[in-house]
Amino acid sequence: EKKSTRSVAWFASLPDRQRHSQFLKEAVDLMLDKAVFDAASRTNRVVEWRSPEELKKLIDLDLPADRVSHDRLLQLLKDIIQYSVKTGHPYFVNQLFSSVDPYGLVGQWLGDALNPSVYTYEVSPVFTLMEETVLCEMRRIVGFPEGRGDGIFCPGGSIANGYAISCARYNFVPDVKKRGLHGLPRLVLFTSEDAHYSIKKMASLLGLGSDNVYLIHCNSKGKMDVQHLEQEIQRALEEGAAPFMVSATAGTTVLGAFDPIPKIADICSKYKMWLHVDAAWGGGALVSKKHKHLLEGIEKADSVTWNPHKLLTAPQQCSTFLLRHEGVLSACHSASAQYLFQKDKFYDTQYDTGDKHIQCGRRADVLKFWFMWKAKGTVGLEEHIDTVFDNAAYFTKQIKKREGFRMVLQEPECTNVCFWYIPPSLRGHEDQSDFSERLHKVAPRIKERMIKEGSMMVTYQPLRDQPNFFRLVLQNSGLDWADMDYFVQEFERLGSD
Ligand code: ABU
Repeated sequence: EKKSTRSVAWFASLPDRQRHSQFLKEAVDLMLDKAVFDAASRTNRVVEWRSPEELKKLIDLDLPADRVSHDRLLQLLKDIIQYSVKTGHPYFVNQLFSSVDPYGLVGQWLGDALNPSVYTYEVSPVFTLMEETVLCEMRRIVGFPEGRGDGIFCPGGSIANGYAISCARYNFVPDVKKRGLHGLPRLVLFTSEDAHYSIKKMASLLGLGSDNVYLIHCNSKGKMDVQHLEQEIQRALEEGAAPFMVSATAGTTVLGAFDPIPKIADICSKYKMWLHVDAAWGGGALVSKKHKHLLEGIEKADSVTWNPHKLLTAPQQCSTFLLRHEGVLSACHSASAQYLFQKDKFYDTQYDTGDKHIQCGRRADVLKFWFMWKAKGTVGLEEHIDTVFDNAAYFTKQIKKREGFRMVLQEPECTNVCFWYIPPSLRGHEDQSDFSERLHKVAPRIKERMIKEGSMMVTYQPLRDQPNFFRLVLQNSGLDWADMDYFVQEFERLGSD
């Protein structure tokens, strides 16, 4: 077989088109069969685990000097699928994303086929307007008056949180854009000890320094302690530092706790600080009449991170940064590159939105989310959220009744359910001094067993001084109560000493 080395533009108009079209169709059929449908079948494994050494031998990763045939390429696709984790599998409940949304997938594939870069209206007319529509509706759902404000799609929630710090800092001291931090007082921001690590990471990247992220204690429910917040703001002021921002969390990564936004908003207003809400995880609950109370007060935020690829299951990545203010994003980040954002274009250049971003080339992440939202309606998104919360409540109720399970939080607020599994040999030994140390070793052991069998994927972690515990995360609304019963039984099977 002799393959073309040229791209579609060349073969589209030639007899080669048929051969390439056949290859693409075969590849898409294979992906649909193996990576979408078989991957989501309960009778198949979540992962066919191999060690790095074994995997290097099983997949031909070397780059060849000469061409590889279509048949061989199709076989490589099969190998990649075989040894990849099936995150669309019902029993992949390991992380803050899962499942394959068919409409999201079509949006993702169309985005890749059109291969746009969303910086100017000129090259991305449809996606520019689509972003405007989706971001406005998300702001309206957050509660910003009439959906006004600003927003962008970002490459992940960490970057969205970085934008929040950058905008808050610019708002506090606009000169920072040109002059940098030189000569400024020490800028301090506040977030809870359970907040996402990106806050510290971004504070370092932005030159503020991770030590200037003051971590506020959480209460027994994992929520920010507002008394401690005010004490820490006072401490920063007494030190001669400049407190400028609080980042509250709506759905913490591990416990799924929601910080008390109304009280935090009052403190921000008192000290004239920027309020950011990292709702990357919990933001999806806003579309549900039943669960949106969890984010009460979010409409008071200056900015919000909300990742539709998490609770709303848009394909990775789909992250947004939303602001109640117009103009800050652009004022803070624009560089007015003359080769790209010419002001003498023949159309209204306010639609050239790229200069608000810190990146230049940018994928049209909006498309997959817009397409699935269109297909399901807001009512469909709401049903999805209500289903996953219902599954989490059912799972919680079941494990509370079982002997080997202990809840980390008695009443989980979001759909991440955290618990210890205590194997039979450890039960009744809770009073012994080494109990915690022994329990700490249980979750990694059970995890190893589940991965090697491929029967499910559930993550574990320690938190503060607590030994390792499991965190089962639900966001795939294709699951039902029978699946929750499966998880319970699987823990009992894998953890039976
Ligand atoms: N913000 C990414 C969360 C990763 C996780 O599921 O643990």
